[in-house]
Amino acid sequence: MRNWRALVSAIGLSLAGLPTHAMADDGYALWLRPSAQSVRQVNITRSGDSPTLMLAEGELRRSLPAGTMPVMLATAAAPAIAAFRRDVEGLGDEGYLVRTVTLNGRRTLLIAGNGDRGVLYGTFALLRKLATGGRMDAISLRSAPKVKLRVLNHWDNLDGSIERGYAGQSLWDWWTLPDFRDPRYTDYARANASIGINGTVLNNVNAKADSLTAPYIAKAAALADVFRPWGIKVYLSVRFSAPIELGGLKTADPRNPAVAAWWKAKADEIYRAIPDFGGFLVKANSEGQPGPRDYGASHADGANMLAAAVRDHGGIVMWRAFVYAETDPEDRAKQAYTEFKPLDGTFADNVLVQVKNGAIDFQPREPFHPLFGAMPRTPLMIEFQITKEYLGFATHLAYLGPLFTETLDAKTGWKPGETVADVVDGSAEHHALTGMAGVANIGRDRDWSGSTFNQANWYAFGRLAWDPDLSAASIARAWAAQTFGTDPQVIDTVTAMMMGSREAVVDYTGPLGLAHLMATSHHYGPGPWVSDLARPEWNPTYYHRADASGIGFDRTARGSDAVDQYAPSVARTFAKPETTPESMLLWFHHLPWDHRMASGHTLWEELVAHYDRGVDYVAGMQRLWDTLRPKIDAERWQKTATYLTIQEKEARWWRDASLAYWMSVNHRPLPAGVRPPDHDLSWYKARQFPYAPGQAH
Ligand code: BDP
Repeated sequence: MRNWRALVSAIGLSLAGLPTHAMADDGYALWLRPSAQSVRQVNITRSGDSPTLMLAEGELRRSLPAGTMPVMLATAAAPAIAAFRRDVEGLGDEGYLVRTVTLNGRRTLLIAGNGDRGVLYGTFALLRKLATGGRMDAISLRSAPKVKLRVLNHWDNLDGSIERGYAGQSLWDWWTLPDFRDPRYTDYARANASIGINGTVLNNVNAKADSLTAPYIAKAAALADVFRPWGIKVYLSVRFSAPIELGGLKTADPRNPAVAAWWKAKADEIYRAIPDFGGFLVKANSEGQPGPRDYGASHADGANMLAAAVRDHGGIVMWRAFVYAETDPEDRAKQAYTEFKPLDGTFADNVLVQVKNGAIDFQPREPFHPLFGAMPRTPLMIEFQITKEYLGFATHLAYLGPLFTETLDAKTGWKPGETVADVVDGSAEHHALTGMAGVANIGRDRDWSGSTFNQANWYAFGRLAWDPDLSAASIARAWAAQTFGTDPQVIDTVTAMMMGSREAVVDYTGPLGLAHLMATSHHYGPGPWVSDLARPEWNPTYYHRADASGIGFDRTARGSDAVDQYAPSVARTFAKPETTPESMLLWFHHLPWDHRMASGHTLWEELVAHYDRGVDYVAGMQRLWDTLRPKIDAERWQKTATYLTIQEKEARWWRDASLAYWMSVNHRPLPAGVRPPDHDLSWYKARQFPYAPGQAH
């Protein structure tokens, strides 16, 4: 008996009378909460004994409510479900069908797929449906993923630190692997499977060659063994110069046969240890990483050489388009397009080019990357950042669903109606190889993501990778129900808080299309004044270009002409301030402080109003969260409440520091009635945070 129970009964309290919200909940269970009255005696039949089918059965036993009708888990080949084979056709390897049918004269809940993974995904879809209020007798689900590779990118280092990680150390304990397989690896795989994620890149894109040595291959293989039954493949980030560092070669030139042979042998070695190894992720010629350009070879030369090394094993290469060089005076927002667009059609068919959602770098808001739709002969994999490097780390509540869907729903303009999602899911050009990558926000914190609400971003990424056409609001509602239960007040309130939360971060950090205003290196807090960094495009002043007369980056034909990289109809929209959405105004235009906005306010007044709106939104979230205190368990409620207090403080800091700086540049007073910054600019400039988490090293 646990001590507190003894204590409670000793003082004569009945446990049954204690409200459940008073119980501690550390968030470890994520959105996978067993139903209160689950029973283990459900009648479940399986069409086979594969580990994956057994896991599906385990999930049902853990969570199905009492009184459930008999359940049949079956792959399409099972004779018992011959009559339904047709319904399963067309669902691919991973799709599922969940329906009540009559089998041998009994009403049975059938969970079917062409393969085991489809059955597992169908199981999780059923449990999700039930946890979000669906009724067992009305269940009818049929779905197949629209995107083939649904992959987390861990920026985890071999020493256990995580670049841009805000939820503790890396989950992977490289030191005790491969011998010790932490049970948490299984829980990680299970959580991912429950939202359809089917791949994980284990190590940082700023990769060490050591990941490719025999001991580390063995460690990766141990993780792959744990993940396999959950349908998750392992991938590795590779350092392009590994043939020099590990192989003793004099060059890593992709056109050199000895280099290609080294990679081929390395790939063979990996596949001996991990027969279903997914392939390589590569950051090359970007932010100091080595790459084919060092030898005058192209990104396609590099990607295709690696693709050849894994091809016979069924592997793929994800080659990142996140490139820009300090030696290139071109607008940073243009450089990836300039480099990659001419390579369209030259990549091997097992290469995906991985493109960040926007052209700079995961800012709170960016217009969609101009490469989407512009490389029709190349599968483009979209890369989102789930970890909130630029959106308040783990402490700020910022639901990223609206950021993800805003990009996915954007019209590329290259074909009538074509969206970024159409490009990503392959429907635009009928690419079979498709993918979505999310930079993970997962660490060893007990609640995995540093806060309960950050779990929603992991969840939303998985759900959208499966179906990029889902709405951010429907995902938020489902997550809220799975995470906090089906009380409508809780779901409505939590969803309301979440839906405007990302916009609030935009408002208090960089409204109206401003971007890259954060402090240097750790990226914690404001630094719009920074102008002394070695690389021009690392300075916030490079991006906002504010002076006494105006603010914003002119990307029209009069400026860098970045607009010209978009399809003509989109370029026309962005070419004029009048037609550019105000949310992206200063991304594309340099405008006078007195520029008249749609509201009738001047640009300066509008900017100030946005900062205030952002801070107010956080205060509003605090009030809403307070109303849920009686309905949420104490531990998760309190941590969230405390984090909202931190967020409110930091939102005000961002606002005040930014306004103090803009005023020092434009020499304008604040509009009447607006609260002045708490301190003068020098106070904000003097803030130092040498030990902020998640730094690159
Ligand atoms: C930036 C991060 C940096 C990453 C880089 C990347 O600040 O740590 O290495 O992106 O994506 O956002 O390669």
